[in-house]
Amino acid sequence: MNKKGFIFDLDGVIVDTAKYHFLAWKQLAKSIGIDFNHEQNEQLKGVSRVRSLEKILEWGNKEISRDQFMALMSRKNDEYLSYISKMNDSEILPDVSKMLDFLINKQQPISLGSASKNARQILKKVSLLEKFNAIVDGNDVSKAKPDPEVFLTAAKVLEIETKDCIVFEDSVAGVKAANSANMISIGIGDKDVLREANYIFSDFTEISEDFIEQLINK
Ligand code: B16
Ligand code: MG
Repeated sequence: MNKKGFIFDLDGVIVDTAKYHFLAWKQLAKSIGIDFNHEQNEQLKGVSRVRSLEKILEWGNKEISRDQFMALMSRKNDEYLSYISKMNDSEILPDVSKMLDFLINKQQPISLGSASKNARQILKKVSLLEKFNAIVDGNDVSKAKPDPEVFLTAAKVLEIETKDCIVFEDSVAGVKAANSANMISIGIGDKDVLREANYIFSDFTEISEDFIEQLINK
């Protein structure tokens, strides 16, 4: 049987932790007198914690010391983790478990490809950690999406050529990263936002088993 590498982003693809990132950043930004909107928030999706704070500070035209920067990052993460601690498997997005089980049944290698340093903890919380052959997250890479490092590393760990990898992503930065890794990008979310993806679906309920079989047999 043909083997492809299936790489899943975490936040916004497997679980809707994007809303918790938004709430935590919003609260932190407010505490230093900065506000940002949903459109700006799209630019934070898939982007590392450091880069996210740099962007928020740019929007607010604020310069701070390195110590203050580190303190704000840790405050944001504490707030974010307070939401994560209450998560359970009811927060897995529709048909994600079904898709993972389908791929496992078809003996397809599966990796996580997330920018988050909290990825393992979240997957454990929602009882999905065992479904993955590899976990590549923010602790394993030094360059944030749109750099392709996270996906290239996942392909290497799965021992699958990059052209045979398929990436599920909800962020503009992540779709760009998958495209520049020479992989097939599948956008999960808004068609207007993710227009650079090779294929776009609102969520996994829209993706048929036939479509996945075709990708496997290509
Ligand atoms: P953390 P993904 C990304 O995860 C999020 O989309 C992004 O908003 C966040 O800043 C980044 O992880 C870092 O997360 O603060 O938990 O290390 O979408 O690549 O799974
Ligand atoms: Mg994401």
